[in-house]
Amino acid sequence: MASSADDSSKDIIKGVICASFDETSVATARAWLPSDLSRALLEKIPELVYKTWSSNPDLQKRLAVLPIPGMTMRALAWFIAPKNQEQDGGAVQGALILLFDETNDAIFYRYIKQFEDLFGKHAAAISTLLETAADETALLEEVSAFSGELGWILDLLKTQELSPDAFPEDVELESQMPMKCKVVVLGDPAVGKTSIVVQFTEKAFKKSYLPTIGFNISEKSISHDGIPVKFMIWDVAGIAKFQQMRKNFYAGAMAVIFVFDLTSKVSLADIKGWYEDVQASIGNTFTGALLGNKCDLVDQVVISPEEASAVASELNLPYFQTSALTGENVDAVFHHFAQDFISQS
Ligand code: G3D
Ligand code: MG
Repeated sequence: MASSADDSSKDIIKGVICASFDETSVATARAWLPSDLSRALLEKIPELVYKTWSSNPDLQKRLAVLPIPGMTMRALAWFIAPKNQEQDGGAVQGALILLFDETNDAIFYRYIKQFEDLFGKHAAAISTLLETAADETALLEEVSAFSGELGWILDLLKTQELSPDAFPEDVELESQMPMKCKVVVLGDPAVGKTSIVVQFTEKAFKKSYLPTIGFNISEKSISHDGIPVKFMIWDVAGIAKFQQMRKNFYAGAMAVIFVFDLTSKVSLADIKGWYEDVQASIGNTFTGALLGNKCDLVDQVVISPEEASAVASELNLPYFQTSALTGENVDAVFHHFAQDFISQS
């Protein structure tokens, strides 16, 4: 247990809990790691998960990230459905829950698909154990196997993330690694931010929708002049949450897309405020672009190219007229960023 690999995954995983819910809605922790996980957590977390699922049944369908009020931890929770959904009389339902420190949340958002597979596999085994009323030792063995595999995956992902820096002299490896770029998309509500992201990513699409967090993160790789560039695109999923989460949202952004709606004067006037908000958070470390979206709505456009260009040049941003509907100029924005990164690197 003394290897550095164990230490690193231990830092990230704060605990694993297997819980069951009975017909009277009582949520009970049945098996957990580490064995000295606090009583308070063992009582609070299963109940919190149960309550969240009862009020948001949609969250039962996927691996959900749940904030834990008053703590710097988050829970990643997977619903254990009764094997036999139809005859649910007396059926036991449960949860497989991972607790992690919120400072490490990016890794879970980025690789949520890999974690879903792992949760799914162990949840199926736990479901059988719950239904056959297996004893706590058997449950603990399964939790332990889950925790071990989780640690192994986290270490593997960490190695992957670090490898370009770890082996800078390995030119061949480097050349196969796509350049990675975090892009954030900003602008007033309803200007078309999500539509632009969907238009760009749809064909090669790996999307994690994180309703409880307030972000959508999509990934897409493109080839620019034969050089692969991978974009991780962060889009806001809810204004209220965004106010609390904006620091995480902006952190590490290499490119920022500022979107306004060509049919709304206010949305252009607000661009400066968005620009200053990013600047206050990450300074001038990003490259940006201004997008006047919905150019297909020709009859409703109220902003002239001159007005838009004036704002663009004041903020020193290139200006693109786009339509998320027709796709006009959407790819061009990302190729512009790719060109920028390639020429800087
Ligand atoms: P947001 O993510 O910035 O809040 P959305 O904006 O992408 O949700 O888009 C808001 C509305 O504008 C949506 O309409 C969407 O279909 C529409 N829209 C987005 N981009 C374009 C565009 O380029 N052209 C046109 N014609 N419409 C666009 P609804 O009706 O679904 O609310
Ligand atoms: Mg949106």
